[in-house]
Amino acid sequence: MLARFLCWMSVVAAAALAPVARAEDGYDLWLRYRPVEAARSTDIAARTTGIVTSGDSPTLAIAVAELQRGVEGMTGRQIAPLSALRPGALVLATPRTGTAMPIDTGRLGDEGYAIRSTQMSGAPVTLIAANSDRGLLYGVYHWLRLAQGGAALDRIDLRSAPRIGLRLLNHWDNLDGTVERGYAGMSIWDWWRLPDYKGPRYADYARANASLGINGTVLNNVNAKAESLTPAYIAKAAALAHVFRPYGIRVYLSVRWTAPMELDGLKTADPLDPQVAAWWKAKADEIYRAIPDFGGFLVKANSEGQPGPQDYKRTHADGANMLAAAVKPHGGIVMWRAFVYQHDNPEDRAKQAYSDFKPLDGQFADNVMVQVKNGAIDFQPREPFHPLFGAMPRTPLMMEFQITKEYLGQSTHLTYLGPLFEEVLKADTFAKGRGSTVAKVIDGSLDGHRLTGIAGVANIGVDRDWSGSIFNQADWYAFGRMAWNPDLPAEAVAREWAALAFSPDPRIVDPVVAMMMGSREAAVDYMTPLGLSHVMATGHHYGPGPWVSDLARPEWNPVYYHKADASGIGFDRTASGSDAVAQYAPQVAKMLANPKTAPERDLLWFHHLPWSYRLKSGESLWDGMVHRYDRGVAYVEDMQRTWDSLRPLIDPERFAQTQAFLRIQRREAQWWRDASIAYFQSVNRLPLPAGSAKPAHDLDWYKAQSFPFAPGHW
Ligand code: BDP
Repeated sequence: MLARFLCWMSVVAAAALAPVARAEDGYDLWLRYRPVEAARSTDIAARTTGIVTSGDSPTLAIAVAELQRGVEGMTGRQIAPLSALRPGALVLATPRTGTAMPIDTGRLGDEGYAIRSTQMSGAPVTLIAANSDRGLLYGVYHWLRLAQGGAALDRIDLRSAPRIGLRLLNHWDNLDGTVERGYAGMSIWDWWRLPDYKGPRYADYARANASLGINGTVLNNVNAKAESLTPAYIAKAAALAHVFRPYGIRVYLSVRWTAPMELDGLKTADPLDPQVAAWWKAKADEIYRAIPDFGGFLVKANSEGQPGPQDYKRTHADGANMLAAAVKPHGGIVMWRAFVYQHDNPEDRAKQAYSDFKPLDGQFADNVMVQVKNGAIDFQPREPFHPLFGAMPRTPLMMEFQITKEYLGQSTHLTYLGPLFEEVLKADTFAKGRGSTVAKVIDGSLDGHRLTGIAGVANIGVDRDWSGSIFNQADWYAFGRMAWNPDLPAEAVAREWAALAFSPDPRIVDPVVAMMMGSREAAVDYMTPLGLSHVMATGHHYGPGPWVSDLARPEWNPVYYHKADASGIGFDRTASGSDAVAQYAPQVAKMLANPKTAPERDLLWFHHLPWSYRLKSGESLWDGMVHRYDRGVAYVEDMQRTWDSLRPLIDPERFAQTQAFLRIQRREAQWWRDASIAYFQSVNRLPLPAGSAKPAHDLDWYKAQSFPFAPGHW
């Protein structure tokens, strides 16, 4: 017995002594700091002989700890804080610390930084300079990105400052732990055990966001519950705010319009009722007592059944301004969403937000931003830019992107969103002539706004890899990087991410980036080619449902969007139809109104055309659609081949996950293609172009598929 016990003990001891092979399960995101090869390690070591700082804020402590962690991970060397300069030191300095700096921080603002290989007191050093410790933290993450990404470290000379002030995640997380449209497991907020238990993941979350420059987070779903404003939940939010603060991240809350009635029995939620205004003012005061740097409120009102000021015959501006007055004394803001459409409004859904909001331009208080989705319908695989961009010069507009992939294959499809973000940001509104891009609208430069913002609906959950797949991490990454600089090309961002997530080895980066860059277009091809939209199945939006026509509200039905019949397909948004094109600037409207000049990728968004309509390629619309479905499936097959060829270079766990997910994507792309073709063929009765295979099943089979437990449901 004793012998057996000793033997068992020695096994335990051996296990404890063995080097722990760190599994690559994705938890470390792009902050992996894995050992680098010898020459690179020597190079990094030569630039990190020690760290010189002055001051001792929690933020600075995080910056130093991150440098130590990064350098130790990459080189195995521990670096210590130094009290004096030494050749090869990394110096973190702000003007406040009195260090004589060879860098002018004048134009870096509060959050910007500069990094330079330079001399200080005769010693060659790397200087990271900023006006605040937050700026230094961002600079440190940039330096670590260069170090991890294989960049030269001996001749750095760069400056960077964010173009957009508020760079926020919007969590659609519910108080019961579920996540609306979340495909990465339950919410990372453990509301139940907060505020007493603050799990280690909160700091890791803040660290990942700070590394991208994300500086705020809306904790709860836009379909908000009044309870998130009770004292108990304010204390929970305060506990999270406390963890996030040193990372430069503020918390915000989504609010339910009728909270004063639900929580305290007020008779009305009319924004012009003094009691209602007093309730919100007292509530704001209470929140700021618990969270002195609370960011403000996000509001979904009079949309999809949510209550709002219009229930009292008041406008969105009346509602927003009342809330804005409540947070104003504390420096807070209100983000009022323009995602509105009403069941009793027969107007084209794509027009309703503009119709509601455009007339209110100039009526919002100066601490209100109107938050506009990238397109006028709802986060489709492709949408033309929202016509509100450029149409409300007197109101700061915030961009809302969806990082979680409700309509783009949810967690398993590899559909890199960088190109979608880039396409929208670069789109030209022509609001003030050529070059009035959406990016210039939201960074405030077009109309001279100082309050600027961008939000991404988070794709984060309790999954070990945070985002439901390794490749979905790239979408979080791209959002953060492009929020900091909306002119960053999606491809450059993909290169950065691939180098950090896998390795700077071009044998990995090149093929991975190639896969990523065409992947969103492939999803457009196999789901919604040529400007189709909203043909997803009901409720969960998982899989195809172009035939659905029996839902209560017309604009919930895919047939409302594609309008396919025996003679043609597409939504006529020209003057002969809903005239949504008129919501764009005249140059844009003119270009869109003509199917020959409208971008072909948006054709059926704006036009109802005969199946025989000739595309630019010379083929008929129907043949072109089928070819695009085929092309989308073929792209996924290509990605499978590329990924398989990378097996020797990628760690087994992440290789296997991606391989399995690509298999799912291949199957589902085929399903999308086949179901769509089966349905549209049942409408137009046209033969398939030569070489295109018949769908695997008949239409009834596709219609019969049902997924009552698909995740992310609301
Ligand atoms: C839609 C989602 C729904 C959201 C809504 C919104 O399907 O779950 O509540 O957007 O943005 O895309 O409010």
